Amino acid sequence: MPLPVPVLPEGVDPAWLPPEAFRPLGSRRVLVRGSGPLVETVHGEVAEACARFGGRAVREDGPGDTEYDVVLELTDDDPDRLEEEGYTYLREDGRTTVTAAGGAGLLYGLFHLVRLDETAFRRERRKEAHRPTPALRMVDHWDNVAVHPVMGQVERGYAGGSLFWEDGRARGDLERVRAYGRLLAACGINAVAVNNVNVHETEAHLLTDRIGEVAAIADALRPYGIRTHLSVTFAAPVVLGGLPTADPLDEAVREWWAGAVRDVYGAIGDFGGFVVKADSEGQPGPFSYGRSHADGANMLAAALAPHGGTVHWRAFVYNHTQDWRDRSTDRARAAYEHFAPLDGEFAANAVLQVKHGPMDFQVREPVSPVLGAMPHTRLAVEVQATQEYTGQQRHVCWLGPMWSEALRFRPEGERGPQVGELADGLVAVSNVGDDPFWTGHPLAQANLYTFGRLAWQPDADPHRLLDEWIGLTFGPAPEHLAAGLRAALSGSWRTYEKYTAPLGVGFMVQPGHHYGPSVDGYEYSPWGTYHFADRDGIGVDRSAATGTGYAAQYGKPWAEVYESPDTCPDELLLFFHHVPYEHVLHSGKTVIQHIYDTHFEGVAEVEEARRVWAGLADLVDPARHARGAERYEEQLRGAREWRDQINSYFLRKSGIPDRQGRRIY
Ligand code: GCV
Repeated sequence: MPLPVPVLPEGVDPAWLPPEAFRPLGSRRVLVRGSGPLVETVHGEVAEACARFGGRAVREDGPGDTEYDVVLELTDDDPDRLEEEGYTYLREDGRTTVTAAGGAGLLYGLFHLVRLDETAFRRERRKEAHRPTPALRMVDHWDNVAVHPVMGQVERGYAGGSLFWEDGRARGDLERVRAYGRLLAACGINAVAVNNVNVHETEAHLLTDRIGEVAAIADALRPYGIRTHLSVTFAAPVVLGGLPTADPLDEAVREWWAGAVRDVYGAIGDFGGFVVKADSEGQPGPFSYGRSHADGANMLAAALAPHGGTVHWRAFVYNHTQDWRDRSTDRARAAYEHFAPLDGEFAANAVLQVKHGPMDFQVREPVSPVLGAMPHTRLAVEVQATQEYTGQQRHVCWLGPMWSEALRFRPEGERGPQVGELADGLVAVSNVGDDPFWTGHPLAQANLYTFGRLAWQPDADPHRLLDEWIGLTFGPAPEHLAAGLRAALSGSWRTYEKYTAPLGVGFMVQPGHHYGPSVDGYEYSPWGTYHFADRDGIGVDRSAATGTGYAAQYGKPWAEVYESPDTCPDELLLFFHHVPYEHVLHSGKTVIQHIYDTHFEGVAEVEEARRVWAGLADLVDPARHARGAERYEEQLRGAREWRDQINSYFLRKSGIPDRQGRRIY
């Protein structure tokens, strides 16, 4: 039986799967061949499209009718080594054929045709094989089941409530979750973690007595090839099991986990596994028992292994109660110091989930040295689609180019592999909520889409993916619309960088909620996030020779490149070095003049983007346009505030005037 396509609640934006995107497919004769639940998902998609656009959907071989324009088929043999998720695409003799060895592959092949639009059915095309590079392509939701007094329903969520949880329980109607699964599958994501990595008491129970609620969500996501994961607390044996300890080497603890995991698989046969934030920002972990992170991760891995599950163990471990007077501690060094010595000690079904930078999702950071230091460990790169530090979905900040730079970074230099090749998985903190536009700012949808597609192919050109998103979301648009959207989005990350913290120095945000400028907001805080600006200069000396030694955590050539201000790339200069304001950048400008210029430019670029968006009013759905327009007002207000606070702060500190004599307060 075909699985019906999810019906979106009234007023919810179809994002990158508007019905119109299925017109080319749905106006043809389409054969779906093969069996299995995901084939029924494909069948449902095709049936719906054909019913809407006048085509004909045939399941298996229709009697006497072999004249199909499109064939989507599952094969038993797999000469192209497609495995579960790959597919081939071919256009020959006027027929388009997608072949897959597994149901997920057929589903991804279907969405490939949708992306190609009419071209999938016009030009002859020799057989192409498509497979995902990393096997794990996941979004993590920092969703709380019960509204948290400080963090709300979704920690760092800027798109309304949770898609999964409401009033302290799983939502009763999961049709929207099904629709979410469909959107995720259409960009290649195959795993979702449904609750916050900060596991509070209510959420802890999802592992045991409330697993049924997770199972209901898993049922909604499964038809789109998505496995469900759960964030668990390391203290579960104590909190839920009543044991006196959660020591990972204690036999009773290990047995407790084995039993708990058995029960989870009883409820969710294809459960993906756990996500764990341990010994991090107050979460419990193995350190309390004098054990290592490998001991902790491997204990959970052992419980999951018999069932085919994976533990995602996060590397975000650092001292968040640092004394700002203590110059010997450098938060950037922490993940490497904790984890690099453990390389080779993690179980085969343990994945170390590493934030792409050493700090915390700032607008500019170097790539984490951990990603080049653990060749014998399975690694997942974690990025943040939710725009905690990048404008909170009130500002447009398309992060595709930033993620792409990290994924294309070669830790061993030119001849070595890219991060995207080293990683077994890519994970994004989701930017989605129950907002009618999914992501608050309608243009923030582009971040989730781009993430999914980069997770499938980490070396893809992000600008091509942006074009794909525009094409799908806005339909066969006049070139003027596509060009306007490109103009608004493609440079928006650099624009955001220009008007916020300069040259990689990071933070300068208001403490707690992290929105808006506060240059010294974290300067004397325990969180380890400093810029050290004084009257003479700014930046953090992380060199090996005179600084914290962080630069030496890289291999060659990067350790040397970052060690000296002469070779350090401009955009990371203040991350690695403390320099005088009149230090001359490779660009030829002084640091102080760069700060002034970029802040004026950043605001001008937002003004221009707002103007471009206003000019698209007749071409964009009115509700979507109005939401974007309202957010551009706020972005412009915010950008001006950033500009004026940063420029005034540095004028006052340095006493060096702007060479162009512009207004600084
Ligand atoms: C879920 C940052 C955020 C926290 C988040 C943490 C993490 O510190 O501000 O809200 O906690 O990262 O990644 O665990």
